[in-house]
Amino acid sequence: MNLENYQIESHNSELLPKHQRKLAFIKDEVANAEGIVQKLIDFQIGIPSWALGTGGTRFGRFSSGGEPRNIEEKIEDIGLLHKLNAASGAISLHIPWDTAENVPAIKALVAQHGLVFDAMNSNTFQDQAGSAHSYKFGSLQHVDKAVRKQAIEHNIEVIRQGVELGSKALTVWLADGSCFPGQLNFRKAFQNTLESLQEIYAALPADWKVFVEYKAFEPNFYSTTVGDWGQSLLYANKLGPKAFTLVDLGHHLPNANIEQIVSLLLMEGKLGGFHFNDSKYGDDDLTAGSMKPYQLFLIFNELVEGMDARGMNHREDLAWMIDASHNVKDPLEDLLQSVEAIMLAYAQALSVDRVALQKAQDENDVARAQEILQQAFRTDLRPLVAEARLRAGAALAPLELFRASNVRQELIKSRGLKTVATGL
Ligand code: AOS
Ligand code: ZN
Ligand code: ZN
Ligand code: ZN
Repeated sequence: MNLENYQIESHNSELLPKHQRKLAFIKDEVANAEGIVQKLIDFQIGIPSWALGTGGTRFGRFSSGGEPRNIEEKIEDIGLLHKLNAASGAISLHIPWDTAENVPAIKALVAQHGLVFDAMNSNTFQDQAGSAHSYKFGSLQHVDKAVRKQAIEHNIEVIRQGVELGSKALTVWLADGSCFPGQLNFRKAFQNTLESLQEIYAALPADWKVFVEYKAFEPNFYSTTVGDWGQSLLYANKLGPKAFTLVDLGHHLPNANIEQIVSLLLMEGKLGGFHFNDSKYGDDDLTAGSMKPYQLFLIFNELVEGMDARGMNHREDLAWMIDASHNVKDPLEDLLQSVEAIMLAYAQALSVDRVALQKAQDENDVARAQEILQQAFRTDLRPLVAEARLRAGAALAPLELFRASNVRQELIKSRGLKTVATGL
């Protein structure tokens, strides 16, 4: 399925007069509109290979049809997203689900779609066919050294595949933990995990990073060995300068102040990556901004403030990625919505009057500080996001164009109605 340039052009020219009216209005309202548009043009986010198919739950899976059947088709789907919004320029692979048989061909396909490889993900939360040991009771934490060794070697193999492809980072998310009190010794589980991570760290090329993702619970329901940002930061600090914490928004206990976590990790130079999504209850992996858009804005407010303070650029210094799972929506439509929500939150954060905010903070003017943030959040900056896309040659309204050009119907025609993507 290829979306042609003329389709984007005719879509844009139809929407242009209305867009220009809205843009003129907002340019009058917002002081640094042009600067925000430039930042939005530079913005890129990684799309995970596992978010392109229907995820399902442990109760079932209802395919939407036309899902990618292999790594090539996953790359094509992300290429399509990127063509529509010019902001989905990276792909994050999961090994062994996405192991490439023909590396040069995969690299060429990725380049052809204008994409780059984001962090590689290892998988020690499932037993793979033919493996000698089971991860039922953990991987890097396991009481049996042979199991730890198998998991370490898998991670080193993921690094090797990533080097071939041109990735620069490894994300380690562990399901390790325990389901019942007494099942494991917390300290020993931590120490085993640390030693295992140290071996993986030693195999990292000089220009690589490793991201240690934390998660409060699930699939283990009593303890998780990398359970929160404190534990992740302990590992990252003990490992060394190439190790960082990865924040997945859905991996916190209810009501956690994620924006404060982000601020302090940035301060410590230990924030490495992000899995954006949204949730109501737990690791729901719903569309970013669908439940708590104000929280998403507050997180971006800290990202913008903290990155500016450290002179950081998100494309070089932070791996911004989506981590999502789709049960009822078309995965591609959902990803377009997520990217839109993330860009909007970023734009709003960029529009915050930082000088006025600092003054209000210094004067303990609490009401004023709140007004400044909410002024930015409640101003509709969608025309700036659309303008960034227009200038980058993408669609003014990606979701509308996706539907109008019958992308899903075409994918179903070419791939079939009942397709199962490798992975979750
Ligand atoms: C799991 O909960 C984590 O969010 C992982 O980052 C990710 O979803 C997983 O690796 C994909 O299976
Ligand atoms: Zn995640
Ligand atoms: Zn999640
Ligand atoms: Zn998760």
